[in-house]
Amino acid sequence: MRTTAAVAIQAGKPLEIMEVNLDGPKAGEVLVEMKATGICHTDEFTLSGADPEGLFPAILGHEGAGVVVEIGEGVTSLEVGDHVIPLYTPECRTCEYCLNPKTNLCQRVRATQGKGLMPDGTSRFSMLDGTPILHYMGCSTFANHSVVPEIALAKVRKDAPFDKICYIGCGVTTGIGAVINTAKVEIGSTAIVFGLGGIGLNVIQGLRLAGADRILGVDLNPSKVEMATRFGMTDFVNPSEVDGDIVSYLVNLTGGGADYTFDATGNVDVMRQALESAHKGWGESIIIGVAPAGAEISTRPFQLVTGRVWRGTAFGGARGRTDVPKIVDWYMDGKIEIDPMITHTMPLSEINKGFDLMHAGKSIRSVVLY
Ligand code: NAD
Ligand code: DAO
Ligand code: ZN
Repeated sequence: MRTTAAVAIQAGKPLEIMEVNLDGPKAGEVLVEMKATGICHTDEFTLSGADPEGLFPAILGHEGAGVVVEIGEGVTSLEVGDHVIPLYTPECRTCEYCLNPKTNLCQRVRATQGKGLMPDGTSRFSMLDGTPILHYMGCSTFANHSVVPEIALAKVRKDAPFDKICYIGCGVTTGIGAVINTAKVEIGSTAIVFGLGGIGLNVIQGLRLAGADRILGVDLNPSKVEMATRFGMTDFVNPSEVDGDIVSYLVNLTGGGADYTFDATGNVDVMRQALESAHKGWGESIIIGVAPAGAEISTRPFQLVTGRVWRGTAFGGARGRTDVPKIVDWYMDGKIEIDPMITHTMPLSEINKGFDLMHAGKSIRSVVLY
């Protein structure tokens, strides 16, 4: 079949909207008609060329929602008409990783997914002249139709709006999951969130859900304050307005450091600040941000010797096929909010405007509606 896609031809160039060929689903795969997709910072990271694993030409996008239109041989858990959210972290439920409760990093299709290919080592997308186009994170949601492995699709209820629940495919689950699955924040905790963008705001609402008492937000952009306060931030700190060392300032403000800190910036200097503003003896710092190629983190080992813990999280530690339908229920039941964070919508033909808004710091989430 043919479908319309926004293709990343090369790093640093705007996406090109074009008709592409899409082969039908092979064994264990599913053809999905995308109904909506968010534009995440990670898509920008790959498009910019900063992603060491970025491959081109590719169809980016990993935060979608849509409807199953065809199933490949052997697919048993989904049928035509099901509503689904693609998962860049799949859940096969049988690999060594899925069987270990300590991780959500299913490895079943990791090798081919990392090369932009389907599990059989080929791509379903190609240009009209036959040139193959790579998949992205196993999802490629910047196409009106995409082929996705069955194990990388969460089946969700049919009454949930695509234009909102697509955000659960990355930002919402990553932020809330970092709090609940990775940090396991307790009621009454104090937390600091560095970076109040599409991920950090969801960390904040996760902290509110977990019953944190004090939720400090740190961002260089003061326009983020209103939204962060709405989601539960109790104190705001703009590092550019702090005289002296930001870590000492935050440690003083929290009476010795926070129980939990989160980096949602992807900046390695901020990651260090987050670790060092965690409380001596028990503070835990969670890295969510993805740093540029070649970047490294550092701190004095004494920070860890004296009881601080540094850990990271991918997709908020969520097991997608199990957890994503539950998060959709939380949204539908009013336990979490998504609507105010979708600040802009646009058709696929205007997807590059979504990237412009992100660069200008004017959007939280732009969503493409198909
Ligand atoms: P975003 O651009 O919407 O938000 C980043 C925020 O950080 C902005 O508000 C910006 O003003 C602020 N910021 C930048 N530099 C800062 C500094 N030095 N000090 C304080 N604040 C600063 O990005 P996002 O969509 O929220 O994504 C955040 C990070 O999370 C990115 O690195 C993204 O790639 C990553 N991410 C990780 C996962 C995961 O599973 N680990 C999933 C999705 C996204
Ligand atoms: O299993 O080795 C692996 C890699 C899993 C990829 C997890 C990616 C999470 C961070 C990227 C942000 C996604 C939007
Ligand atoms: Zn697995």
